[in-house]
Amino acid sequence: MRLAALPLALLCLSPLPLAVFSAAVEAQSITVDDPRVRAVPPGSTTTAAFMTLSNPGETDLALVGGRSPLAVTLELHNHVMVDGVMQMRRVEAIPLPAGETVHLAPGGWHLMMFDLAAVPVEGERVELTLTLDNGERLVVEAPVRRLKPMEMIKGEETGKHSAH
Ligand SMILES: [Cu+2]
Repeated sequence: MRLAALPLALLCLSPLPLAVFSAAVEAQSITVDDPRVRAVPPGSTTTAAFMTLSNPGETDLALVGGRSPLAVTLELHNHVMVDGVMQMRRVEAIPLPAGETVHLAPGGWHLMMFDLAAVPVEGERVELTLTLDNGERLVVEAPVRRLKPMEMIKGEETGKHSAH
């Protein structure tokens, strides 16, 4: 009986390290579309990153942090209306409800990057590491882009927002 039990135990164990490894490298539970970092004028010390996050699973998730070699500090931000004035607020998490798509876009949720190591220039790519509340991490490469006219118009229509 012992001889028979051993291979079975090995079979059960062997897929585990692989699963742990892939979860640490790349999040399986969400998808990231159209990541982008805003190109900013020379001398700027802050910028923002935007993207579309989809959670096709059946478990509510949340983006709880991030980092980038471009910035000393990366914060999760939202814009909220306070006494009729749009203000930017730091948040602990950006909810990613099951089955939903969340847009990080100008005037709404965004990743705020402070104390830039270099001014991001259009055409460059910026590495972003996103952390989910389930412990998964996802590394994405976001191209640096200027804000599209459409995005600026959208921002002006929904309310005044700051330069990012
Ligand atoms: Cu911000």
